[in-house]
Amino acid sequence: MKSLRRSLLALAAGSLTATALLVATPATAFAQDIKPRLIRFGYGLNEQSNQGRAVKLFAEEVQKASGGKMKVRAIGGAALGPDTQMQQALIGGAQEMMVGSTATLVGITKEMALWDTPFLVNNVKEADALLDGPVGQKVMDKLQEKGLVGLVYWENGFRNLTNSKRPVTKLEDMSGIKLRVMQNPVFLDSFKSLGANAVPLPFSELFTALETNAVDGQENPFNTIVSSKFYEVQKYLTVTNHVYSPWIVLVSKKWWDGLSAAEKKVLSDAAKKSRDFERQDTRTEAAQALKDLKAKGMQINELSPAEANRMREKLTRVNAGIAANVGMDLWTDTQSQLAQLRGG
Ligand code: TK8
Repeated sequence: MKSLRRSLLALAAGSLTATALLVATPATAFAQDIKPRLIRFGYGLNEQSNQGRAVKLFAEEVQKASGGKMKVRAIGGAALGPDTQMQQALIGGAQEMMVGSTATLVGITKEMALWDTPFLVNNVKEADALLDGPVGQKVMDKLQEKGLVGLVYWENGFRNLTNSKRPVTKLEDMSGIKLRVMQNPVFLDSFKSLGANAVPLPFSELFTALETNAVDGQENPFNTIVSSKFYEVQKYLTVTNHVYSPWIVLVSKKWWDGLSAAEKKVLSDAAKKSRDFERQDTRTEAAQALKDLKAKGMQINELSPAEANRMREKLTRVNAGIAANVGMDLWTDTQSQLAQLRGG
């Protein structure tokens, strides 16, 4: 009797343990799958920018979703170096994550030049559809063989021209303007073809170059002209909207490959949340920016339709070269998705 009771008790305890195990398994497995991780996340703009705000949100989401185990150390202001240097650090595994321009990736993955195509998209709706759709994914996937993993595209935005020399109201006004461009052959060619004296320079050196008149002008979205205080050193702003620039959130593949599925999911989910937040934030800020920049003393002009067309004419001459570089398949896929978007 005693032994029966004992074995019954043992049985009950056993099944209790079994039940407890069953219930606990998912949570326990999850917890074990997420290890303490420190993620050095570099970016080029300052904390008080659309980029800085979105990195902060990403960091908070990762912290929350990992139960505080994964910590993102956000390092802005290009303190870890310009985009190109951070890309190399990611490839080598010396840094875990970054966000930066797709334009500076062209030397690594030539397909990224697709996003440098002047006037490729007409509005942010087209940009989102293209970037988040199969074309955007295809370009992003190309990074893997180079040691990088792309998670999401953020909005840098439509780029506009500023300079300290004169208002640019017609094509000829570009002539002789020493213009900083991103380190990217398409941008270099585009602005040379407009008659500017285009000089490639990392973003981190741009403010000083403008301040010391080493260059006369630059081109970036309204948001960046505000957050990087370019209005302090640039008098004239011309609304050109000549290209839509994305940013891309990157992970070191070397490091990524060592993560568990649960850890990867934490990062992917947080990246998607940061993307949605960032685009909304950027658009809200951009809608206000012209007023802000005017108040800061910038002289702003739009181009007449005729002049805008002349510029467009010149700029889109680089398109054939881009198509050849990124591959005809990708180019035609892009054009057909755009046609579909515009038709529907
Ligand atoms: C910031 C850059 C910047 C880009 C540029 O690191 O270089 O002009 O527009 O946003 O990526």
